[in-house]
Amino acid sequence: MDSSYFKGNRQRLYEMLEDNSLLVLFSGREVRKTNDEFYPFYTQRSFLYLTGLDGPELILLAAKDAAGSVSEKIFLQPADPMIERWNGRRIKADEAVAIGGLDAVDYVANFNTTLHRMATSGRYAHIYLDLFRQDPADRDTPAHLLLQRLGSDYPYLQVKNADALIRKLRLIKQPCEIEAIRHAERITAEGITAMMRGSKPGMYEYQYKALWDFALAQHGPQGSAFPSIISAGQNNFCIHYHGYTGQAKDGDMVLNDVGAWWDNLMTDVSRGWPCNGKFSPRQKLLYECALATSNHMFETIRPGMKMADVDGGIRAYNAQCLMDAGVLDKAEHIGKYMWHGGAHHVGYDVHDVVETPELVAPGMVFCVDVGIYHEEWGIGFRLEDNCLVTENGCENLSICTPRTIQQIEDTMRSGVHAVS
Ligand SMILES: [Mn+2]
Repeated sequence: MDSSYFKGNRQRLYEMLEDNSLLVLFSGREVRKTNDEFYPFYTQRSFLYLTGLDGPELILLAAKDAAGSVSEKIFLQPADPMIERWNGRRIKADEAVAIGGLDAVDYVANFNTTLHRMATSGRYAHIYLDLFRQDPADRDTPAHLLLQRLGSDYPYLQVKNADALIRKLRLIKQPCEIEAIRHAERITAEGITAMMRGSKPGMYEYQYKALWDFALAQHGPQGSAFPSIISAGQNNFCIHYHGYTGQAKDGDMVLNDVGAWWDNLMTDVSRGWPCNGKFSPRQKLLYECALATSNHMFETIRPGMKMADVDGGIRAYNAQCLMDAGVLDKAEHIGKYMWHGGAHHVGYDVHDVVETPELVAPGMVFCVDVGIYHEEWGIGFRLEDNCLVTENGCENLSICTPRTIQQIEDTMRSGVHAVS
């Protein structure tokens, strides 16, 4: 992404801040795994969305004055040849400019004095922090640690949650973000196609995963956007399964729920296929229900539709299909076969942190996910695609991954799939 993209994201956030306010955002800190090892560092997504800077212990400080004009500063880790010799390069001032368009640079060691000077200047009444937390019991983030200090040090500053504002921005995808998702969708298609082509009875889940990882690795070092779900047979009944130890036996279905990413924009695509390359009559029956439901949703979704009706529509239509197929007796019993919702947004996060919209609007990207779990038959799978809402309808961004029974069987038989 160009630096103008990140500048634009910040500009739109700054416009939403009240006058006389400060904004402090953190990239996050490394989490120790054991001894001298750390988990792979994962930059806080909204920080990345606003700065483009991917690294630990960086801080963005912005100040909006009484006239509404904004000054900003990025605090970096200082150059340190010895630390960088061991752990890799730190982001330098010229890179902060080139990547994020951040031309006022200081060092993290000076952050507290800078904040103190501004907080005590009498010019600011509010301070915005990104206080997103998935669970109140989650470990303290740097923002939460600062929050604890603000109450005692600067009780006159009113704390506001920047997360609520950033979510609004992240909800609607910009053209360059959609292009990045399209690119990632093509890589995802290659990875899933590789698993389909390599599939045969007796394969272990970790072998499918190896095919997926290998295909993605041809496109860069970034790998999967999130931990891949790849399962077979009975393991398909664990929705978020990450064991990779099971074996696909003849007659089993393989399920994947995976995604490549590009420029930090993610995809989230699920397919199910018979490991032996040929859908059984029961597998076909259930798969056709999921496919008909998904196709119906892509014909129906358009701006102005209630977001709740996307989820509800998936459920209701699939229930009807399953009743018509003689699988389900009553629509209200659909919970026996559908275990999860079907429409979450995708973007910088696979379950994107966005403002929950009431209505569908152009630029939204969310999943259309139809999962069917028939335990008595031993058949469980999901058909999950990524829906881009356009001006007058929608587009299936993941259409390039084999999706119909014909496409899947052809891909598995011929070993060739023309990626559109
Ligand atoms: Mn998924």
